[in-house]
Amino acid sequence: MNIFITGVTSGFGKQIAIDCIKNGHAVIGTGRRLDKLTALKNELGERFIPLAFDIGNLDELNTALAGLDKAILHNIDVLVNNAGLALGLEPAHQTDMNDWQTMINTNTLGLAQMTHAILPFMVAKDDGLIINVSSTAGNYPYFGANVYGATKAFVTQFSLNLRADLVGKNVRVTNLEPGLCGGTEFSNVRFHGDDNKAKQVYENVAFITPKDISNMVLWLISQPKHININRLEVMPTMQTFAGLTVFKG
Ligand code: 8X3
Repeated sequence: MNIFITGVTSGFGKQIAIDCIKNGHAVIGTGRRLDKLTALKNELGERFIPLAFDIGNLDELNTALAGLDKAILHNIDVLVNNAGLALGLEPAHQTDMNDWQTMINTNTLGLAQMTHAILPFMVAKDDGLIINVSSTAGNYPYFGANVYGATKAFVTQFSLNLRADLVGKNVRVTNLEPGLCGGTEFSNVRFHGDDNKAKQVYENVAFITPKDISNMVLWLISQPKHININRLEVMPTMQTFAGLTVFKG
């Protein structure tokens, strides 16, 4: 299969790219960091096509896709909209508007634009699968999730709405909703490089790993074409729901 994965320079995206190549697929992988993409290209070989651009920058995205061989662009079997990030865990009134903007650009606009660019070709060949990486943060509010959680709620509802629009077509959409995942740069990015704070998030918890997520993606793409997994919400066993908060002043 031809699998297009956004955000392959680290975390889930990197692991998914590696495992898809191992399983005999071809991968087009995007990322901002050219050095990491080049290293991945050297590791994964000719079935890996790197595309360097910032998914939060729509001009860069469109230029990169326009430069891609049409035969490739028109024949994508699976689009994994993985690129995304969280910035900050402060209450809304103490956040940086630039962080909000970056999350909105990357997690929602970039994802929508990628889908908009590739979906028509899937519809034209009446075949395809889009896997949108959302989050439990899109389902349940928590302290400091403000815009991050809202962008993931967008992703989840977008996935469901795509399903509605694709009625009668053999184009499938899955919304993947992971909870606490470690072994990625997620928390270092969220805490703007504060490794100590990031480490504390994962202390004494058996968290979900990129390998777990990659296994789920491989399982999703191996489903028969008459099956659509609408949503796949997953948490570590040791993570569960918080109660409602009552402040007693
Ligand atoms: C990542 C999951 O729990 O850190 O989207 O919000 S969480």
